[in-house]
Amino acid sequence: MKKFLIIVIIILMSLPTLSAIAEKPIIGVILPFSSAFSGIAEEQKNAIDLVVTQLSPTYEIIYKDSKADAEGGVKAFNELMNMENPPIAIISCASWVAEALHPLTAEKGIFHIVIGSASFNRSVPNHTVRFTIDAKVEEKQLAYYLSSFKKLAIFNMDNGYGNGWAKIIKNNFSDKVVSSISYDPQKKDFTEKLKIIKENNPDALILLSAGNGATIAEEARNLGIRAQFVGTRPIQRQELLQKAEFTNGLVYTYPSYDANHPIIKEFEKAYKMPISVFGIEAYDAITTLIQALSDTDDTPETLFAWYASRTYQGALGKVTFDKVGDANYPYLYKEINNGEFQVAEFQYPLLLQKTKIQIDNIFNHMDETTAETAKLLSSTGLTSKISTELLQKLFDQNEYSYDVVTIDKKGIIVNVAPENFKEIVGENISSQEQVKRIHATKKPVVSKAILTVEGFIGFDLQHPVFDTNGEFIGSVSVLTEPEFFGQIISGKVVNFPVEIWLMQKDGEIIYDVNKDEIGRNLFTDELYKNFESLKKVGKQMVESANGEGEYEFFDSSQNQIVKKKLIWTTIMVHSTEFRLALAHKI
Ligand code: COI
Ligand code: CYT
Repeated sequence: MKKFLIIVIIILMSLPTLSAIAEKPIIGVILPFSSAFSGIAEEQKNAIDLVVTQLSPTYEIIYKDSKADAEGGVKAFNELMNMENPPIAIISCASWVAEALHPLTAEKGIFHIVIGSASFNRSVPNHTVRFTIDAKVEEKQLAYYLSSFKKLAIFNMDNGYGNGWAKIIKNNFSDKVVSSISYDPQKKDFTEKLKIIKENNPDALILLSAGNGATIAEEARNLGIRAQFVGTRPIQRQELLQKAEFTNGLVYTYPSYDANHPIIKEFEKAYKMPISVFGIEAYDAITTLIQALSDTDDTPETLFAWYASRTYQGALGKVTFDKVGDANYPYLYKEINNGEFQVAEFQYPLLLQKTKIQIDNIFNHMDETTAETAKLLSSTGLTSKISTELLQKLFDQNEYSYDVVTIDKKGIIVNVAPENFKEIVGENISSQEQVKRIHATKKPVVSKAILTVEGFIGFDLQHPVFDTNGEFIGSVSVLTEPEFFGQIISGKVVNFPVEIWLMQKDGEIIYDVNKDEIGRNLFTDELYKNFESLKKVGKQMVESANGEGEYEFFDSSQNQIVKKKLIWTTIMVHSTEFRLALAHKI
């Protein structure tokens, strides 16, 4: 009995220490400390340390060195797992380490966050959360710029990041890539390989590089390579500014992040160096993880569920995780200009122009096919069976058409395609402004935004139909919805932090991402009442076909008033003008 009591006392005495250990769970952080990426690893560690000092969480961080490759990452992971008290979560950096650790952490049931990992594929669902935008998404943006060159050369680090990226570019630009060479990022002399690139005489050289980009740029220029340098996220390292005479003019894709986030100044103050997106990702990863650990029971399942589909506001800006566990946030173009990393101004007119061209092309195609149909209707009339087939054909030729009708010279809809809209046959639309115009001029017209008999605000393109004697008998019409603009615009804006909206010359907003604004008038609607700078720019838009300005209005999430820069151009179809405007926060 006495013995038993002693044992109980010993157990009771050891409980506080046991629970103290259990209360300080470990987060393992695996970074490429001894490698060509040491600067990146140090920066990530510094960002995490800053958070830990600020929040003093009840978690302990243990750092491990993955060195330069996947094997190094696996070794570091095994060391963490062999500890008496293994980590409850792992944060790892670099695509090649993410790829290697993802199945291992899943197998061991340890929650995994990856940072600095753009080329990464999951084999186990609902396990790994990633803060880096996938290379495939970034490439869609880079491709806008790359498409303006004829001959592309790729020079990439020989690792999961560089090889993954090179493959995507070669897939998308198979006809343009004249040379694709990988290099060992641990080396310092790239001249022999660059000589091969020089022989292929590219007009753009894509560097899938980190800090090495500086030496590569210098060696390339010294060899006489004059190609435009193009890069991706990891290339923005301080080394490049030390060799600005060779790197000036480099254009690359980069997260837009929140330049006003306090961590940016705090980091600079604490470490006397600027933070890059590597540190910013690390900062967001650790701050969210600490929150997630305190909100959940710390199992990999609940931690993953905490992140999946969540939106948070961090140093990366507004971040939304998808169901798979990937973060989403905007990227833009940056460039090295006068020895500084800057947001590239060229992207705004580029995006506006690309959007305009696509809308123009679609309207032109709609216009040409409608003109052809109008000619054919001349002998078939507006209501015959063959005319219905012609309407159906016109509908099929125009992806963005809502429906296609013929209208007689009294203004009555007399035929329609597709068939499911047949209840609108018989509707009198003679009071619509474009119907009045076409009856008066007998020339093709495009309506302003009109309330259609279909029940929505739409745009109507009409061509006159004359019978075989040249007598005006009515018109043929293709109707589109404002969402037509939305589809084109969202396809062009993709992941850039810009908004594109359309205004009619009378001030009516005919397209905006915020659907609630469509149909409102900039000059008269209550919503715009207190936004004088916006109305002023709106007046200038009415007067000139192209221009630029600044205004204040809500940001795209509608909860904050921000200052924006605006450029605009004009879409003109048959003398109807739509102002196409691109705005971005400043
Ligand atoms: C990536 O793999 O996406 C990286 O940015 C890795 C970095 C160490 C170059
Ligand atoms: N609907 C249509 N006006 C309408 O209201 N399809 C063409 C013109």
